[in-house]
Amino acid sequence: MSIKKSILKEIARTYDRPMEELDAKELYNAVSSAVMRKVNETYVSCKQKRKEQKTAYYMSAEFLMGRAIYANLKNLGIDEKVFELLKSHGISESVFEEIGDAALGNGGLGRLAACFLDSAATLGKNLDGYGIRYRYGLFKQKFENGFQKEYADDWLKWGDPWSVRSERDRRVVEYKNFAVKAVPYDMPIIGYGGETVNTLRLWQSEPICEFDFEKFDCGKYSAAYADRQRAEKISAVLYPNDSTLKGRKLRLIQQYFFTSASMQDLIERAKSENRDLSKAERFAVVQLNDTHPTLAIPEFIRLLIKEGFSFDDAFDVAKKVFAYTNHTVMSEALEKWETKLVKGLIPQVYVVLEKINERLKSELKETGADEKNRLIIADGFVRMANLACYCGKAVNGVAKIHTEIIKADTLKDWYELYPEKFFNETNGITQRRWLLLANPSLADFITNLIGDKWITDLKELEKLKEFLGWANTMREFYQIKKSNKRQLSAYIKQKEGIEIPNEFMFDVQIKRLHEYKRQLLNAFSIVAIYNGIKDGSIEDFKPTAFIFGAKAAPAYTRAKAIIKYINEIAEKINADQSVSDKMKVVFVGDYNVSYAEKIVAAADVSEQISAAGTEASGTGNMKLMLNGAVTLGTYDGANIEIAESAGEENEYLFGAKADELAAVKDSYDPKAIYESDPVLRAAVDTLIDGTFSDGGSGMFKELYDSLLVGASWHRADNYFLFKDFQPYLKTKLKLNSEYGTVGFLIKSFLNTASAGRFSSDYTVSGYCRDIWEI
Ligand code: 26Q
Repeated sequence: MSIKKSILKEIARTYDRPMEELDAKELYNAVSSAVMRKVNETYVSCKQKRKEQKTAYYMSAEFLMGRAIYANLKNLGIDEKVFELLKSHGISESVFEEIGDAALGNGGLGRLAACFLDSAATLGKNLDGYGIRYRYGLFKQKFENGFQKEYADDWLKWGDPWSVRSERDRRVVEYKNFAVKAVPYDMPIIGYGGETVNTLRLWQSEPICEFDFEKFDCGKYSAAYADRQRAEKISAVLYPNDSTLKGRKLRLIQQYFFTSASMQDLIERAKSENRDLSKAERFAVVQLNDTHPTLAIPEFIRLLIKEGFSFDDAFDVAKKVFAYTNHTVMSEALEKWETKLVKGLIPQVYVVLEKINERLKSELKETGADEKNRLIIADGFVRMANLACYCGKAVNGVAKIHTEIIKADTLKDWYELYPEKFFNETNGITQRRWLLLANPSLADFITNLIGDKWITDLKELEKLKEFLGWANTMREFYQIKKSNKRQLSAYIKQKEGIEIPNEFMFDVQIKRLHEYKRQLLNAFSIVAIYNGIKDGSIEDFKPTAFIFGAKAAPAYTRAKAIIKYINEIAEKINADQSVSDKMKVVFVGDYNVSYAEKIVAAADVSEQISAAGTEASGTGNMKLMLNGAVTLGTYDGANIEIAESAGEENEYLFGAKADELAAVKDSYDPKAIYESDPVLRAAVDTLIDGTFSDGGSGMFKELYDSLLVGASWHRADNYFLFKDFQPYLKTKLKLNSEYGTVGFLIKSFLNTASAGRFSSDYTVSGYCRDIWEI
């Protein structure tokens, strides 16, 4: 049946009204259900094929999927037909923009998982995801008087037409004093072209009672309600931190919940398919997205022991099945859990951890290697990265510099022991979402020039270089950016109430709010430019809109202070008539995947200004590059590979390199820099001189002190804002002076043309080749 007919039938089946009378949510559910029906046949046959093949499982506490509908229609090649149908009923294709994102992740790590799923399905590789079906995703952000306020993300209010609940595959997850049911919800992951459909399986926690009354003895009616609450709490909410905070018990409960359910699932499936578990590496490989799912290792071993394996045999199997990706350079951010907590919650797993630790000890003794940094259980903690490095077959970093840093520093004790386990797999992004969908006019422009092979082979973009300097082509490229800017302006006007002329340069910094990412450095540079324009020391500044998008972890006070500070700057500058033709500052609210899609298409400048050696990779940098933004950034993460690819002369890199910062860190004196630089000083002093108000909270003074005095847990200006300030400002002004020239336009064009290697298709191929062997 044609998709149009199928949608109409779906509507007739479900509603008593014609299409034009449905609201967005109803329409969304009808169209999605029709698509699900269409996909089903392929889905079933893909699952069938799996039974003779090897599958990789991507285990992650986060999958930041964003909006599914447009991507699925596009990947199936039915978007045009569906939009035609809508139009014939007087409905705009933008009707689904009302539908909220599936924001089951915080930032880079979660979005990477989503890009990988798209790439693997497109490549026809067997990659399934395992995670948690959070009832509430990442909080919604609002600004109240410039302060971030968080609200619950009730994403299921739109319905969940893309998931299929599979009661049949439910599992029981046992903790010391209670047990819960894990029910999988399967989301089809549709590859481009629609030939391969993989699965994202997300577990939901529920009370056990209803289905296994006797065994778990929960017939006691009075206790049933408390039971339900305790169970449902487990998958209720995504932790909104994107760096380690103190280990919270519920977080550990969540980690065991989904890893146990997933490992049971894997083993049960293997048994039902008559696979030989002692050779599990022949049919399964499990990629751990950071250490969050690392309990999967002892759980897998525990389950094999239950199947009759000896500990040593089970361990040997595990060693060939698991691989670990590290996403953090800072060793103090490595996950560890109090021994007491683990023992008290999951004693059956703790026993296995102790055995692993004993085996590690005797191996270290044999080789004469030091125990100190390598033990899995030590000083009252279970160290998850050590568990992952010891028991896995591979460890990888996510950009060249990051892999070098983990080998030399973060995980050096493991690199010393097992150099052959270490790989680099530079991150990537899916061009289907981040170009084809996010920037349809640029996508069409590219296809007209070089054909559409880039959609599944992004290095084809290199062919654009032939057109470099062709006046008409360059003009068209420029016009596309301009029209995207017009669209973003209108959207920002509607959402934030701020008007940005579209002739302005769009300078964007979009990412989680973190001190190491240095949004505050960007803020200081904006204040300095504002001051410079006012006092005449900066002339001929090309009109610029400084656009920020970021969420701060709710308990991260300093990050929230930075948001308030930038909102104060925005208010002052936007209200100042004397600079209104030169600058605008906007902090967009509730930045998420869907907002990012609009911003990347319109950006001229990509701010990637983390302190060198702190950002593992970054992936926003790739999205912006692909859409023709030049990078204003440091020698950090994937910025280095971006510059390598486009040519350093086509980016604006500045500042101290990682080794330089490491070398000066003990003698670093930010106060001396501050005192000798009046431009910097004037900017920094706005934190304390009454220019801006923090509402009497004292948070601006605290920020000021963090830079000049330090605190018990860190030295002053921990992320070297002052050291990089002048190089940054100089480079920013140089960029500004070049904006609008043919030279700049060519840089922009070359960024798009050189972004090919950052497709997550190649990253996934790299994992397949080096680690997964699928
Ligand atoms: C850990 C324990 C308790 C609570 C929360 C967490 C937690 C949650 C999320 C720790 C870290 C994260 C997310 C980290 C993350 O997003 N890292 C980013 O990963 C990207 C993909 O590799 C990189 O591009 C970024 O450089 C890196 O910062």
